[in-house]
Amino acid sequence: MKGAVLGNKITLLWVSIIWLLAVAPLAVAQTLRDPGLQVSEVVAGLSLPTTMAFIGPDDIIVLQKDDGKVRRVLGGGLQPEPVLDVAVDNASERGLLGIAIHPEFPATPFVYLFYTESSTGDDTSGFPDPLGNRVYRFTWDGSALIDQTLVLDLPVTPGPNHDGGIIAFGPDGKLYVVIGDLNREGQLQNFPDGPPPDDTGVILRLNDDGTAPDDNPFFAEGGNLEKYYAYGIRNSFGMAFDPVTGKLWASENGPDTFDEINLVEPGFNSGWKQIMGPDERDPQGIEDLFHVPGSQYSDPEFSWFTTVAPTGMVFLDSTQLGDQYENDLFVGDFNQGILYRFKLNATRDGFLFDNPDLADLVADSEAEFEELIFGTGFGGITDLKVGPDGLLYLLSIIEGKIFVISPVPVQLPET
Ligand SMILES: [Ca+2]
Ligand SMILES: [Ca+2]
Ligand SMILES: [Ca+2]
Repeated sequence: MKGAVLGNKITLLWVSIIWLLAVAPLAVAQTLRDPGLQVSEVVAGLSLPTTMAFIGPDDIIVLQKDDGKVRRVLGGGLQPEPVLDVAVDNASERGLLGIAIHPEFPATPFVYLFYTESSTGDDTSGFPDPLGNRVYRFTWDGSALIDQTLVLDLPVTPGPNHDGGIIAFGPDGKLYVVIGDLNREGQLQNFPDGPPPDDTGVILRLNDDGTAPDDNPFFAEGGNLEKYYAYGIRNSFGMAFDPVTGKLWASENGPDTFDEINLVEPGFNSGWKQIMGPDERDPQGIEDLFHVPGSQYSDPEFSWFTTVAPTGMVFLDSTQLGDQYENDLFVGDFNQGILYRFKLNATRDGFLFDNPDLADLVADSEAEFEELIFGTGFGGITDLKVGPDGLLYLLSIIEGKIFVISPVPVQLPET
């Protein structure tokens, strides 16, 4: 009896130690290549944060993937109580995934959330099947999100991965929503004889009430197609609008090769599941793709040959980090916690690279993407945002932290 109790205590101790080893953040320093810039921690203690949005200066809303809690970071302090707690299914890549603030906020105090909604009213993890991947509109009342209204109901099975989940308003005032292929093989995955369009592997473009704008690229096709802006997308955790051209860019996640960054024109077909990466690396060509009238296939503007799992992306529409970075594209990755910087060309439809081995727009090795590394050690980046202060904010799902990149303060000489 005594031995059994002791045995249990030892077992518990070992469980605790193993748990600590498993979850204790490694002391990885965040580093930046530019010695004129520095990294600071804004807040810690978040649980698996996926995305964030500013609702004011020093006022950030952050989503937690697995418990469906919407947290508020006010003046650098994590508020103890969530501003909302929704019932999510959190299996694999499911959970509380995306946030968008209405472009007229706060006059129009709408906040949109994308999450995998559980079917029990409590948080679940794969069973029973969730209700769907859904976008809801809420009203911000100054301290909480209230008045839940369904805007978009998307599929969730089989998944459980490739749920996408990033949502964002464009400069056109439309709501863009990305969902991955959920491991389906239909026409939207470029199987012409497969099941018809089923709201997977697409970027949707919607009015702020969830209806389809009549200037969408496939609006004349009717049915589900009228909501789509792009298709043939495997999965994505990043969308950003160029502040100069207004055009949409998105990151896309390859299976084990060819992560992509794409300029997403209206009617874009990214090629999955027939092509990942540039067409010239694909033996089949583009003849076997599913062609919706008004669609066009185009190659990625950049690919990592070996996948890094790119996630959040943002254009730095600010000179606060120096004029040389204004309107450059920043992209985070999940696998290594690397922050990448891409310089755009004069026509802003591609990137400028120094290494001649990048002339093929594919980083075939780490040496080839070396010049793109802006910072390291961020431990699984999930989101990037430019704050109202013009600084660059990073969200780390592994560290459970928000970081900010700012100029190193100028040291005045002592007199
Ligand atoms: Ca919850
Ligand atoms: Ca593609
Ligand atoms: Ca190359």
